[in-house]
Amino acid sequence: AHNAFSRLANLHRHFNITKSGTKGGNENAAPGTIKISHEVSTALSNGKAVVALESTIISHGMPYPQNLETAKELEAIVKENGAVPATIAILDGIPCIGLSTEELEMLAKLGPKARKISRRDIAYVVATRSSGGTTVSATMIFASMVGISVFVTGGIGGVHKHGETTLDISSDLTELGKTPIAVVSAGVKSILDIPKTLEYLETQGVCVVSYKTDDFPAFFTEKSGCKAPGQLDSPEECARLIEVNRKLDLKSGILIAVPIPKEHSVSGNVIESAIQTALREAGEKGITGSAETPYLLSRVNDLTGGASLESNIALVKNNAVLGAQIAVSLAKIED
Ligand code: PSU
Ligand code: MN
Repeated sequence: AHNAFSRLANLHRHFNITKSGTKGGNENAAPGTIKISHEVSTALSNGKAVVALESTIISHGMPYPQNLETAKELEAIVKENGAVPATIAILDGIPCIGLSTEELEMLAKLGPKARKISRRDIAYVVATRSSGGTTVSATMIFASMVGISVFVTGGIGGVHKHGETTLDISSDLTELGKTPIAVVSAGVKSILDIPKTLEYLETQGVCVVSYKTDDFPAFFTEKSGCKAPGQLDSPEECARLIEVNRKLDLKSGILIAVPIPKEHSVSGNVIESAIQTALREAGEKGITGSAETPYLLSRVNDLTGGASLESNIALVKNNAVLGAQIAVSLAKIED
């Protein structure tokens, strides 16, 4: 508790933190202002369990209205499991930690009209007072700034196929190398090059563990065929890993890869053929860079008749349960 409190106090010295409750009105905020919701700042001050949630999954990862429903359900699941959810986004140029229902709705309705904000975009979006969903990399940055250690998402970005020539390697991977946050995800999609992604995570010094398996999961399917470097079997073990990483001050992140529950996994053949088609189309249309992942996600969803979206929703919820349990366990250790 002391640790969380001192980090928050430190933050107040460096940033102009406003407690939320203000509707609009962000136009007049001083540069460097970060808004933390009352619920989240109270939890942080009291050393309570907090789980960060990203928002690109809302703006670019899922269509409306499933994006909004899922965002609300994820927050509810985190609460049911004893932690406080902190969905993170940038709204009118203000990084917001903990969104109101209206703010979630606004972002969900904006969809891909909102910006997709990774590390490189943060300063620009704040300076131009724009709004957008934060990717894994940007969400990690803000979570770390306010002292949140556990972050739940669906899938992280990775090394794209042919990444060795296009250099399209998600900034999620470099962020994991330098920001001490534990990211709970269902592994990496096979729209990406999974073996190269694992190699790159090793280069970045990221601690990777799979949950209750030694296979690294492939998002829609339980196994990628690649071995994970480590395996942990309980929330307590995951919390201990996070605590050790912090005590040793390694400064790097942790990836906890949770296989999709069997009953929700998509048949490997169905998903692979949809992915191949989507990748070919993206190539033909010249869709690259930050537009590629959202395009592939939405095409794979169309091509599987919505099956991939259903799986996607089920796996993020599953991750939220574990993430909350880990955060609760971690709060006990830190007490
Ligand atoms: N994978 C998903 N859903 C998502 C994303 C990835 O299944 O919504 C989003 C996440 O926000 C992730 C980002 O951080 O895409 C990675 O984008 P890129 O590949 O452009 O780095
Ligand atoms: Mn990219």
